[in-house]
This record gives sequence, C-alpha cells and structure tokens, in this order.
Amino acid sequence: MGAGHQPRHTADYDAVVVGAGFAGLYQLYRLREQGLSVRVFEAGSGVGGTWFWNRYPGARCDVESVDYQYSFSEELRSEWRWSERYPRQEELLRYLDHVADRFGLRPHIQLGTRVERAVFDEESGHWTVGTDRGDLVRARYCVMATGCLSVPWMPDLPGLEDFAGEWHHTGAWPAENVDFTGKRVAVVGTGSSGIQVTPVVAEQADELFVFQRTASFSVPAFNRPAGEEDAAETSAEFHRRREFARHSVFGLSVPVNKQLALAVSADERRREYEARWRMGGLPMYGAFADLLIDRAANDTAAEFLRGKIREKVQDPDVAERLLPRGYPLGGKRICVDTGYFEAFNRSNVHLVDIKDTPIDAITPRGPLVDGVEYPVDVIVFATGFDAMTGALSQIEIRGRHGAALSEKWAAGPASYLGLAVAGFPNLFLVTGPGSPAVFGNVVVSIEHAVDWISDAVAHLRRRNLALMEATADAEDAWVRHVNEVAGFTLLGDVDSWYTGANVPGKPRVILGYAGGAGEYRRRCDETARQGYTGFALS
Ligand code: N01
Repeated sequence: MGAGHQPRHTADYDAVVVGAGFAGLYQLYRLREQGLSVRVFEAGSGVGGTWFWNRYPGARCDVESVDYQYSFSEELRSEWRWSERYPRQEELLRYLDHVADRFGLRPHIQLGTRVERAVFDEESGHWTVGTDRGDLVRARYCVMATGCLSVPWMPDLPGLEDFAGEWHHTGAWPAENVDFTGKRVAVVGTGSSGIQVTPVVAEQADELFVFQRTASFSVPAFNRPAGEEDAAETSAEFHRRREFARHSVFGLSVPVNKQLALAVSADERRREYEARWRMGGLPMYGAFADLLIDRAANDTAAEFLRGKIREKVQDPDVAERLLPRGYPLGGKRICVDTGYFEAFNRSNVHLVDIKDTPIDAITPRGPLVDGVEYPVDVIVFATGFDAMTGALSQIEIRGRHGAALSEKWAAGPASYLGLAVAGFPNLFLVTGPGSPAVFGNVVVSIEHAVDWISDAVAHLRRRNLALMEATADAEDAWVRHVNEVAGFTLLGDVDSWYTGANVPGKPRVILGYAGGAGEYRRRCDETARQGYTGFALS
C-alpha cells in the first residue's frame, strides 16, 4: 500500500487485469464476453498504454495503420477510418478511446491507479492485488497486460536535478504542449524515439543538439494520407494480410524473401534492397531470408542503408558520424523515420557524438561533454525503456510459498511460452519475456496471447478446475529453446534493450523469442489443443 493509505475498497472479482493499453482492453473485452467479473487497474489517467504515455512530437507507429489495429470485431474494423498510412500517436489514442467506449469497457477500468502488489494465497487459490490508491481486491485470475516498453529508462546523470530548464522523457511526455519555438534544445538518444522527435523539434527550435551514442539504421516511412483507394484495398485485404501476419516470421503482412542474400548477384541484391526501401519501414527485415542469421549477408544490407545515409546527408563528415557501425542491421529494432537524416542538413541542427566521450553531467545550463557545456532550454531524453521485465519488476508479485518473482528472475526472466511462470498459478502474462511480440507487430501478438489466455480460462471453468500452473520442466525447456533459437540469430550478441544491455545491472539475456511469430503461435496452439501440455491443472 502507498504510505498513509488504508485499504478503502475491497472486492472480489473473477479476474484482475493490470494495464489498459492494447492488451488490457482486449483482455477485458474477452473475459467480459465469457461472463467474468473483471477489474482493470491502469496507472495512467486515461486508457491507451504506450499510446497514452508516448505523446512526444512526431510519435507515430512503425507498423502500418491497417495492420496495427484489432481484428476481433469486423464492425469496429469497418467503421474506423485511418487517416494516414502510419498512425500518429493521437490517432491511436483516439482509436483506443473509441474501443473503450464502443464496447462498454470503461465501467470496469479504474484509472489513475498503480498496482503495487499481487500475492497468491495458497489456501484460497486466489490472487490478492493491492494498489497505490488503497484498493485490495481478490481475484481467481491475474493478467499482467503491462506492456513490453512501458517503463521509461533514464540515465543517472549527475546534476540533472539542478538543471534550470525543463526536461522530459519521450516515454512519459506531458499532456500539455511543449513549445520549442525560439529555444535551444538537446535530444539525448537516437533510437526509434529520438529519430522521430528530432526532425519535428528541428523545425521549431532555434538550435538543436542531438547527442548520439550509437547511430541507428533507419528506413523512411514514406508516410502519406490514407486515400479512398487505401480504404477499399484494406477492407478487402485486411483479413488476408492479418492471416498472413499471424503465421509469418515477424508478424508483418509483407512476405520475407526466401532467397539468401549471398546466393544472388550484387545487382540482384541491390534491386531487392531498393524495392524494400521503396516499400518503406520494417519490410526491410525480410529482404533476404538470412539477414538476421548470417553476418556477411547482413553486412550487405547494412552497407546499402549506410549508402542511403551518405546520399541524404550533405556534409560528408556529419554523414560519416551518422553511419551505424559495429552491430548488425536488425540487432536493434530498425527505426522508421520521416526526415531524420535530412534534419542534419539544417543549419540549426548539430550532431554531438558521445560514443567515446559520454555526457559527464548536466550543469544548470545543459549537458556537459568532455569539458564542453551545451547550454539549452529543454532536454528531451529519448533514452529508451526498461523493456519486457521493467513493469513486472515494479510490482511485488509473490507466488507459491510467498516466493517473489523478482527473486526468481534475478538472473533473467524465466517463463513458459512468455505466458505463464512456474510457481505462479493463474498468473498470465500478455506478451511476456520469452514471447516474440517485440520482434514484429505487437498487436498481432497481443491478440494471440489474449485469445490464448481467454481460452485457457474458459477451459478451466468448463472443467471446474481451479488452477493452472506452468511446470518447472516446461518452463526450463522453453527458456532453453528461447536461448538456443537466439543463438542461431545475430540478435543475442547485440547490446540493446532486446538483451537487457541498455539498463546497467540488468541481467543480459535475450528477452524475446526469435523463432518467429508463426512458429510461436503453432507451439502455443498445439499446447492448448493437447489439453495444455506443460501445465499442471488442478
Ligand atoms: O529506445 P532505444 P527508443 N547517454 O533503447 C541512447 C519502440 N518504439 O525509445 O544505443 C546517451 O531504442 C541509446 O544509445 P545506445 C521500438 O520497438 C517504436 O528509441 O544504448 N545516450 C539509444 O540511442 C524501439 O526499438 C517507435 O548506445 C543514451 C537511445 O538512447 C523501442 O520502442 C517509436 C544513454 C535509446 O534507444 C525503444 O525505442 C519509439 C546515455 N546515458 C519507440 N542511454 C515507433 O513505432 C541511452 N542512450 C516508430
């Protein structure tokens, strides 16, 4: 409980869901549809999760609108019109607000409430969930829909507390407009968030300093307004695209080329890379089948993208410093940008390379690097997230014998299928560590996980079973498999949020399942079909 709070509301529900983003809203819908009483707790003052918090200028999804929406309701799909090829944060938030209203979900959602504890009571077989608002509720099932990238990560920079200007993290952006007009601004971090915010701030600010530690690979979005022809095409195409994505490697609707990069001529490679480039965004992953497996193949794609940066950036010295090197393309999620590299052709935008000379401190005037002070009015931290495990580690989760999840996961998260944890009966994770969600279109993964969890709950209720718990053996085997698969790819060795390497002290393990969204689905569904193998039901 939060300091000074007494429990003020105790109640019993069939299920508690933590989080009201894409995952929590759909989980609520599915469980309500099955007749369960459900309480959703959401820390934000509105629904939307990721799209509630990431309101920074330029925030936009890197998956196309048509694919980044729910598929569970044909009515919802047909009545909603997206305005652009890639949806802006505001539009996604409007969509999720609409979903909450359209399906009557709001009465079951308690906003502005952070879950602090979830404790399993062996005697009753229930979870007790406590919040910072003093709620204490009991539920048979507890579903963590807490998001993969929901805890912003801030570097520990001495002096920040005395900075005289304002600063914001992209992942916890204020609802009020932050005006950069006439200001000197610093952007720290050049991943997906930094790459999106930079060109927008560049247009408003007097001077913009972009502090880059690692240069990123980025493919343009080629965003455009959605036209009448898109609507017609997507109505007809939606289900085909979604079905394809469900069984694909990345959860995307664009096929992966089956050829190997090094099995074709240099000319053919170039043609394929150009074609993927013109598609815009994430389809670049699938230019050849071996890009994430074979470093030599990967180098050809990386060099193609470096060539594009050289073409775009007028100052050869700046271009050189913007070239991503030292890690494979896709080892960090490929960024999708609108005018990022072009922003460095503006006279008010300055690249500050901090690879070898990190930011030492923030003085009251601004970042200090290698003895040089950069006086600014605003600092934008686009420094990423404590991914996959961050949100769960902020909640005190205790399973059988009072064992804490944080202790169990001290050396890295262990789960069965990214859905359940041995020793934590009836606790379900939506796209938890060990699931493939973060390597592709998270909405496709969310729908699958929620459907799987909902079906499991229905199975228990139909058979009058009280508990479902992953066995330790099944969990061990899954963790081994996740690591083995990662070992075949180029992903496991890269310092990134995929491996926990972005947060000092975090165990360095691959956090997502790299075996493909389709293969993962096949395994989960097979488990369910066979009566939930790897789970003890009682
Ligand atoms: O975070 P990141 P993000 N000093 O971890 C740098 C999704 N997303 O918020 O690489 C200086 O990728 C860090 O440097 P380095 C998407 O899945 C999607 O940008 O660690 N710099 C890096 O440059 C994405 O992958 C969309 O050397 C420091 C940056 O901060 C994921 O979210 C938009 C530093 C962090 O990059 C995370 O993206 C936004 C320090 N002390 C996000 N610490 C779209 O849909 C960190 N950095 C398009």
